[in-house]
Amino acid sequence: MAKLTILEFPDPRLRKKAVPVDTVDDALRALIDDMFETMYAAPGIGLAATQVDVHRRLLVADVSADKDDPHVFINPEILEKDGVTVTEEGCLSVPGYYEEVKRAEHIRVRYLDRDGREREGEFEGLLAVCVQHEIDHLDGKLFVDYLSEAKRSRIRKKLEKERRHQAAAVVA
Ligand code: GNR
Ligand code: NI
Repeated sequence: MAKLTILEFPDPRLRKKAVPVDTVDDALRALIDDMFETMYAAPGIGLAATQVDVHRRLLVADVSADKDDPHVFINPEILEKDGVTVTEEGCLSVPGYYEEVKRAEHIRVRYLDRDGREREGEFEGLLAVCVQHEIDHLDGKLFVDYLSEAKRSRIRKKLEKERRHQAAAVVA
């Protein structure tokens, strides 16, 4: 098992569109395990492969309080959306910033599980929000894209400045 490095906004690799997974094999399951380890350590409630610089359509999530309800979605497709919900979202790739985002309240998703079996499920609440946030990552989209250009650029500038200070601290 290994903890992976999470890319941070405005890294251009977060804008790549992920391609479908073609085989669910042991190598993919090892990546899934590393993604869970990375997500739980962060800590976060979801992680898309894009965030760890793997541009394949795969995401993990666990929104439970006890961190004992892991979900894996391979090649997820949203078949139906229903209702509207507004959530204060955060993102491991945009650390320290939280903003309200409007999304569907209920979703119906088709996906492959970690054994490569086709599944369909209905999700609501925070898990539904999280799956939509992660599928956006697979399409190169971030929650800050739903904010005004002014807010997004303020966040980008602050993160870039913070990173310059971190880099300076390392060489000092
Ligand atoms: O940890 C996370 N929390 C969160 C809160 C509200 C809506 C979405 C999320 S996902 C985020 C982890 C992450 O960045 N996944 O891509
Ligand atoms: Ni995110």
